[in-house]
Amino acid sequence: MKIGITCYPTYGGSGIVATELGIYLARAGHEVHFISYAIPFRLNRYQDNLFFHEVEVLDYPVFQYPPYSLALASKLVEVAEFADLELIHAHYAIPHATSACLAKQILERDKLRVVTTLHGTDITLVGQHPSFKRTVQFSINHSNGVTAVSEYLARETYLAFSIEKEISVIPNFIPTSFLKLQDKPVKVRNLKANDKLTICHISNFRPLKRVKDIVQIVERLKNRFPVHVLMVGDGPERSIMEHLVHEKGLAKLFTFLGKQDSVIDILEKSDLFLLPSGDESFGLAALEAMACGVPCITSDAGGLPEVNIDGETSFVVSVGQIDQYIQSISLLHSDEALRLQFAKNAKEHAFKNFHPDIITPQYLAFYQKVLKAE
Ligand code: GMT
Repeated sequence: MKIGITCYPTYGGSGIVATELGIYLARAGHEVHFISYAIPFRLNRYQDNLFFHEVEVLDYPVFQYPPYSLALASKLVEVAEFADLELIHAHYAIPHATSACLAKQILERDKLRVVTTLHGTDITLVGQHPSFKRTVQFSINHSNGVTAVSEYLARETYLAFSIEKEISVIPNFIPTSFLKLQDKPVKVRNLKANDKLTICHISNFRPLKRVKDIVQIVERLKNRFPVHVLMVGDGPERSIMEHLVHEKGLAKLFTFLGKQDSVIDILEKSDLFLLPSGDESFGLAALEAMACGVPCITSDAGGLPEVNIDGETSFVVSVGQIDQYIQSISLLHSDEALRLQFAKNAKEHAFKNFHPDIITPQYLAFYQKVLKAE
């Protein structure tokens, strides 16, 4: 198959999933062309069957903003033509699927199929900017096939838009670099009274990640036992949070590590992973922690309960319920046997249900179905 993939190239789950999928497809012998404004951050290497095409976003005289969606559509046309693409896989309805649908119209090639994967931000973005609604709807309805990364996201999309297409759920999967951990025995630390409980959080610090909840949680936890928080990533609320922890005299309890290419070492040093999001279609960062055998305390937002099974792989807490977070973390701090059981269950659940060998064939089968359809 000759496949074009367009995605966000920077840090974030959708870019990781798109890149990992492309690498798998290329390894399976398919020709894969990535098309984006920068090389996806995990694609930075040479591999047979794998190509990258940079979208050049030229300044358009008189306009204040460069027209990225048009530049992307033009690049998709160019690549589809010379590489004879059969299918473009767009990660996100806007702007990627919109550009892919436009490219298809420009090419007047009905045989070129567009598959769109919804990752979540489209829905929340529309919550913030209702003006995008018709464009998202158009892009979904004009795609030849649509997938969503969780049951929750598929349901939400049907509720928020007039969707004429069936949305197939293909969940996210464990990135390749974590696979080496599969046979590593799960261990948890024996925490003595003065040992610090190490909690990890990874996100892009957007307001919906609710990082300020972590400050409130730690402010109260510190009165029960010593705690240290590793904050990985960067984004709009990082400096707000750093100010807050200084103001509250908690600075020594937090380490801000910024954007990290590899998080395995950090996760392996952590006793728990905390994701208190107010909205989350899937939560790839939680899945990565689970693959490392680190129990996750997550909120019940969106698709998180599909990944973190409450009472089995760890605890799921109602969004914003600080008391519940404190109870759950304290219980896991004091009960080493439960922490070990959750760590084992989390890892088993991650590898059993979200292994790339299980999920990536679902994308291939989906492509084949879309290519066969009239
Ligand atoms: O969470 C973000 O803000 C980043 C965003 C992205 O573009 O990568 O993540 C979305 O896609 C991920 C991969 O499918 C999911 O794991 C995240 O849950 C989803 N984020 C939201 O729904 C807020």
